[in-house]
Amino acid sequence: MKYYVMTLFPEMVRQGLNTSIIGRAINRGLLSLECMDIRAYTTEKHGHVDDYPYGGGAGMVMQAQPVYDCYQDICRRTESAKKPRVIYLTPQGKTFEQKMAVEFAEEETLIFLCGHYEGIDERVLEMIVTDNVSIGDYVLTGGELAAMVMIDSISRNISGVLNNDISAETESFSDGLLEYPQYTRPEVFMEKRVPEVLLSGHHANIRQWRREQSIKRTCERRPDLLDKAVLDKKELELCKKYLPIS
Ligand code: 6GU
Repeated sequence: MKYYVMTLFPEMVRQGLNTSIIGRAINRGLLSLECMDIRAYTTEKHGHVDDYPYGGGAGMVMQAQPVYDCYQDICRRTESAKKPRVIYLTPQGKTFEQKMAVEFAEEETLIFLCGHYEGIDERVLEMIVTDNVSIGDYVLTGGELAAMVMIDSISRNISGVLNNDISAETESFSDGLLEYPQYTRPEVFMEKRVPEVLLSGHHANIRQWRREQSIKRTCERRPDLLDKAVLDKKELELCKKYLPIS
């Protein structure tokens, strides 16, 4: 996967993603990350990348020219047959979720466009953006943190990025349920014991206990997820026990 991030704050994105698992994946050549400074493409003599909005109103709007030229420079570098998707980070986009992370992970190149101020001139957005994506219903000061969230989440679905390929599969959401609770040594911490079944070595019982815990958690914390979860008859009965009475 080749990521390109178009931003006014390339250092923020570089710094944010060069740590931990994603940083290691970049160093191992499983991913590449190019943070492109939109400001470097302005033809304005004072280096401005924004201007007042036509029609008036508060704030500034990012101009089309440096964004378009930055995009063209990325296109020149990517010699792939099809045009890469361009993801514009905006609270007006479709809400990012796990299914999209898996789908985006199949692409060979992804371009992220981060806006600031009151947004970007609509004309360049019409010309280059293929996907408008939001990371949730709240407002950020810019798209950078949202791009970093998406890159982190997409990357863990790319083969080799996680130490163990099965962990991407068995974690929260992949079967529509929240993950079960985890424990490690010691067996007793401040008088609280690890659930006995986990020490039993009885793998079928452990699997069943974990499945039940996942269902219990989902009922208690995210009952909205149950609509899409695949549950058998006995598991549906379990839900009645755990679902908060409405
Ligand atoms: Cl993707 N961008 C910005 N600027 N704000 C947001 C967002 C994205 N998602 C939620 N708020």
